[in-house]
Amino acid sequence: MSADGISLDPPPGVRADWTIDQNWQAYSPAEHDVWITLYERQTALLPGRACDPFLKGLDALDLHRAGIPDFQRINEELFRLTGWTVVAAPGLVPDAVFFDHLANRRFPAGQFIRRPDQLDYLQEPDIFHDVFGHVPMLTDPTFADYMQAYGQGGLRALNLGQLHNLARLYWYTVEFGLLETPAGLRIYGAGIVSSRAESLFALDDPSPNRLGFDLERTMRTPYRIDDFQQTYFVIPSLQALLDATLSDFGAIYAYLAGQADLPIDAILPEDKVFTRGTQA
Ligand code: HBI
Ligand code: FE
Repeated sequence: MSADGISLDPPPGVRADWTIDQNWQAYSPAEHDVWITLYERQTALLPGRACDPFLKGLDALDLHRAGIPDFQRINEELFRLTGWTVVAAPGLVPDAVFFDHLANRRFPAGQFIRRPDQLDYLQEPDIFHDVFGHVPMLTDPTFADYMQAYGQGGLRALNLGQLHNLARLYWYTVEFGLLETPAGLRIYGAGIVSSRAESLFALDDPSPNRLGFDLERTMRTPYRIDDFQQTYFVIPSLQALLDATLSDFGAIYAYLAGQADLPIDAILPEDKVFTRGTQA
C-alpha cells in the first residue's frame, strides 16, 4: 500500500502507469448529452468570470458543444501549444503516479462522465471536471510550466513526507485559484470553473475571504473538500505562480514544521485583503 492508501498496483485492465484507453467511440448519446448540458451551462456564464487564458484555451482546443472530446483530437493542438497531452485514467490515481504524469506533461483525466442526477456535484473528478476544468489552462505556456514544476515538486514532497503541504498549494491554486486582472478578479481554478454554483459564489458572494496568494501562507491553510471554499487566494499573475515554484521548498517545509496550521477563515495582519468575508 502506498502513503495515500491506494495500492500502486493498478486494477485489472489498467496499465502500469494507471492509464486506460479513452475508447471515445463507446460513449453513449446520453453521456455526450451530459457533457453538452454542462458545457453550455458553463460557457453561458464564464465570459467575464473565467480568466482570458482559460477562455483562449477553450477555443484553441475547440472543446465544442458536440459532446465529449476525443483526446486524440485535442492532444494534437495541446501538444503543439505546450507539449502537454491528456491521458485517460479510471479515476484518482496514486499520488506518486499522478506527480510522475504531471512531471512528464501528461494530465490524467477521468475517462467517465457523471450521471445526469450528478450535474451539480460529484466527489471524484470526472472527464468534465478534468478536461473542461483543468485542460484549457494547460494551453497557456506559463501555467503549463507551473503544472510540470508542481509534478516535479510533488515527487520530492512525497519523498520528504511533505505531501500535505503541497496538496494545499494545489488546492488553492490549480483547483480554486483566482487571478487579479485590471478588469477585476477572474477564475483560473478548475474546481471553480467546472462548477456553476461556485463560478458565481467564488466571485460574487460576500461570504468567503479573498486574500493575496503567498506560498507559505497558503500552505499553512487547511481546506475542505465537501463545501464551497471559505478562503480564496488571489495571484497577481500566472508568472507569479510559476516564480513561486523556484523557492527553496526544503527551507519552506522546515519553516512550516514549526508553524501551526491557520484557521481556514483566518485573516492575518500581513494579508493583502481583497474581501473580508462574512463567513455566512
Ligand atoms: N489523480 N487522476 C487524478 N487526478 C487528480 O487530480 C489527483 C489524482 N491523485 C492525487 C491527487 N489528485 C491529489 O492528491 C493531489 O493533491 C496530489
Ligand atoms: Fe481537479
